Amino acid sequence: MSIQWFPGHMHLTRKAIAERIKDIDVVIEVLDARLPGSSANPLLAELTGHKPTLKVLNKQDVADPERMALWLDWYNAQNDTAAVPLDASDPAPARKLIDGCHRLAPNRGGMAKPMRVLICGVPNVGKSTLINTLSNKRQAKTGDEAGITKLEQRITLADDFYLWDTPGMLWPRISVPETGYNLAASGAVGRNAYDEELVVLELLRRLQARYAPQLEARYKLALPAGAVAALRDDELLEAIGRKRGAMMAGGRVNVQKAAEIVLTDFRTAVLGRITLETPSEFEDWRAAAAVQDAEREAKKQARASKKKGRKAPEAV
Ligand SMILES: Nc1nc2c(ncn2[C@@H]2O[C@H](COP(=O)(O)OP(=O)(O)OP(=O)(O)O)[C@@H](O)[C@H]2O)c(=O)[nH]1
Ligand SMILES: [Mg+2]
Repeated sequence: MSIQWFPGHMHLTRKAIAERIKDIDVVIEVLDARLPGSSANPLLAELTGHKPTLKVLNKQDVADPERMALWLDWYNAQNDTAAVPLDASDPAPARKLIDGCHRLAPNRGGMAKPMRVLICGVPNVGKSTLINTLSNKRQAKTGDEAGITKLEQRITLADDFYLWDTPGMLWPRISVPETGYNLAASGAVGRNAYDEELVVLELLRRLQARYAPQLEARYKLALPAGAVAALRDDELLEAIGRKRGAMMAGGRVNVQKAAEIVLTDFRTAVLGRITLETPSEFEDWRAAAAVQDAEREAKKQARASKKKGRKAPEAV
């Protein structure tokens, strides 16, 4: 199963960004520091790629610091890419972004040539929170779910500095399945577009690989970390449900309820500072998805030429 979510307001956002980008000096792409590869939107890269871009790894306060260092190195080693970690609600570091914009577009400033900055990223990463922190006002609506901002909005930071808040956008086909799962776990995907149980089983597998002690500390399963890591994902979910009292009649675990508990604990960082992917894992996932895509394309071509071959004699 793959996760896809590209509702109507994202089509409109895509058009709005394509139109707006002509008058933009610097793009700030907000990424989720808990999934810094999966939350980088290839469609945004296509739409904004020719403009100076600052990548912000937001929610750094709830991400794994060791893994974040790997991601910062990975991004900063790429041409023309500067990445910085951030907690969007913390004013001093957020305001440093303003200097970053001036460095990237040194010829902008003053009333005649105001700085025009577009803030974009996948849903629920903290774009509007960042704008509110930068402007020191609650001008943009924020909220703990995907799709809070529905329309582009201009915010005036100073007479010569404008920010555009944009609705969170995904891309029409998320071809890397792990990326879809991580985005869903983070809250970037609309609730009706994924199965919570499947997303949580995937999430648990990632947590078991690196964060088994955190799982034990939170759910007190009375198992050593090695045993938590070795459990089957569905057994682990059941054990968590049982421990947390998510039960149905007849003594069975309410798996849906258990999944909701884990998801909330991950999203609110009760489970601790977690990052779901490393650069090398992400590259492996991408490579595997590219192979699958190539195979799918080859099969499609083969089917098309077979069909043609069958049709040809009839045409004679
Ligand atoms: N821990 C933490 N939470 C954050 C941070 N930035 C934003 N949030 C929370 O993340 C949630 C989403 O924030 P928004 O600013 O509404 O996100 P958005 O990117 O504008 O979302 P959409 O408009 O839906 O695309 C809110 O609950 C924020 O409080 C951060 O740096 N750290
Ligand atoms: Mg928003």
